[in-house]
Amino acid sequence: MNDWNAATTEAPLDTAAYIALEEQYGAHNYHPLDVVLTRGRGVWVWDVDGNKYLDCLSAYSAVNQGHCHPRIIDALVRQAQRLTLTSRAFRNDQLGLFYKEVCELTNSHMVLPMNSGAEAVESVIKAVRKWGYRCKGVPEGRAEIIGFTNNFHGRTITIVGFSTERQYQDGFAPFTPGFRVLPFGDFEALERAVTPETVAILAEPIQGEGGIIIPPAGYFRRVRELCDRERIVLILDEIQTGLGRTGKMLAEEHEGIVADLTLIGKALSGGVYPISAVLSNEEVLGVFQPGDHGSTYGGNPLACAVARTALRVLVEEGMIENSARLGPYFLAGLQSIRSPYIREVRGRGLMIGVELHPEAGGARPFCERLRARGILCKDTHQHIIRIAPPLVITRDDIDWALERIAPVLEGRE
Ligand code: IF1
Repeated sequence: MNDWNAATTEAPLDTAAYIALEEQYGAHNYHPLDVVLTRGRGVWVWDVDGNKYLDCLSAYSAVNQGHCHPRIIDALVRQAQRLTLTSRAFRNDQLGLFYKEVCELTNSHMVLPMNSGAEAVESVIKAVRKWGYRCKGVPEGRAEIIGFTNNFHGRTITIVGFSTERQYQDGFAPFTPGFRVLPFGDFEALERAVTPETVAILAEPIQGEGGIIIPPAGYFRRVRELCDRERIVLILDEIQTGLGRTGKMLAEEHEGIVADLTLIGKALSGGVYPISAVLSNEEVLGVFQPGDHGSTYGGNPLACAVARTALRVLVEEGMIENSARLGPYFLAGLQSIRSPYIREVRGRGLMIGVELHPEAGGARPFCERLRARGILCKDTHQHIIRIAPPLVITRDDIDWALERIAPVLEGRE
């Protein structure tokens, strides 16, 4: 075994050596680009060979505030030296302030703090089922939740059980009952499917992993009216679309609606510490009684201190407005690229997808070529390149990126 007391500043390895370690010791549940990152600041990250990249993934929209935002790091360090975890058996001086501040920013009444996005999703499934039985009068055990094709809400057995991505289910059966999956954006199909046992509809305002899928204008307004009419809880998963990504604090604002339950995570900590939350009106989350639900780390003071500062910098430094202003600029720049490979460029704010024709041979090779030119992107659903830089990006950064993206997409690289 290693001498763990040895100096922690061991000689750095090179890219190949770091990759070899991951390949030898790590489960192979990802196929990452062969870039080994060692430092990040703002929109920029550096690999172990000193190469600089513009991050166009933002850790799947967890780093909206930019890598290692000084104020968020300072909050982490200061709280880490005071108190990190108490369990919820006792109270702490960060939780109530986090509750108040996140509710004020999102016009919510009640918060359930968790750690990962999937935990927030699992928590909301428990809440709406219990609300269905205790408040709506659905017979015990009969609650049904409606989800949508191409959804992504996390990787637990219950969540992948209503995924339409076969790989996410392959080999993991049996799954949790009580879910129905309908075509996303098809209001008539949804209206036909609801029953007296439907307790909730769970949707992403824009489907991220599904490929930056924006539903038809007015769809969610009709879903909202249906939920009001049929006493169904509308849950919006804003774990990826929320906190400024689409140019609003919450993407639901583009639809002119208010969800009954809203899920946030990822950028809630600016990529510094795992924290997620279920935001609610009082009726639904109010069904939880002491002992019904919990988590060792849920609502810990370190997560809350980090989240309070992550939310503050998002607002005080105009990041949401920046997303609203520069998202369309980036989108227009990408749409002006003349390429035989591009089928469609779509997005809202700084949540953009470049969909390629299948004949282009898949988005991954384009991401490899973009990496060679200093741009880090991720493909999704084989043919789509996601473009989601931190919300602190500048017009000059976008121009720099477009100068490098255009030749790759035009096939000149
Ligand atoms: C992976 C995808 C993105 C999410 C939405 C809940 C969660 C996520 C809308 C769960 C998480 C992450 C998970 C990560 C890659 C990434 C992802 F490609 F998988 F689908 F962003 F699009 N709701 N998305 O996007 O949150 O439990 O991860 O904190 O699993 O590979 P989590």
